[in-house]
Amino acid sequence: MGSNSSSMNNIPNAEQLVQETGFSAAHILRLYERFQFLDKDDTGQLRPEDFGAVRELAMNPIGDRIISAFFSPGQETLDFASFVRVLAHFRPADSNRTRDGAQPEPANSSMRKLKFAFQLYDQDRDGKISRAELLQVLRAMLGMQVTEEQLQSIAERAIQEADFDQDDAISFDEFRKSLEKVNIDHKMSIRFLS
Ligand SMILES: [Ca+2]
Ligand SMILES: [Ca+2]
Repeated sequence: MGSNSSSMNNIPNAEQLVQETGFSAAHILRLYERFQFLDKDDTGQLRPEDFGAVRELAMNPIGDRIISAFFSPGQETLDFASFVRVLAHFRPADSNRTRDGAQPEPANSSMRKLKFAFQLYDQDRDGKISRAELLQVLRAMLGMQVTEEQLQSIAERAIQEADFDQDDAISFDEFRKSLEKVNIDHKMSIRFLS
């Protein structure tokens, strides 16, 4: 069992996942193989430590945060469907066509990506990035290259530029506005498949 799994039939809710995430069937199949590879003890569930085998995450300075974003608060396991739904945030957008608003947003829309990115900073999930939360991420990403003073001043400048209502924290709306000119698709494209 489980050794020859290269068929969509073996994947629970495969069709629904294709519809929901915009991944192709072939892509879902590859992700399933990837999932099974990570699922070392073959339980159909991943735990945070299973992600240690994803080299790109192991080498990412905020890899731990990205991994914990896969898991709902208080949850320590992840099934295949949830795995795919989170990975859809990292799927590059198909095109720039405008949406008519009648369809649900695909998981890889810029807004959903921004929300996912915001969550990587907002660790206490109070809807705001505090100065301390910003510093934690900057320290993780730049810690080796800059001094603590430089870190403080980078954080200070980032808050000053984004904090329109001057409450000394960055709300999601402020985050979105300050990143409007950044190509979030490019920044959020993480390759999970080798
Ligand atoms: Ca917060
Ligand atoms: Ca603010």
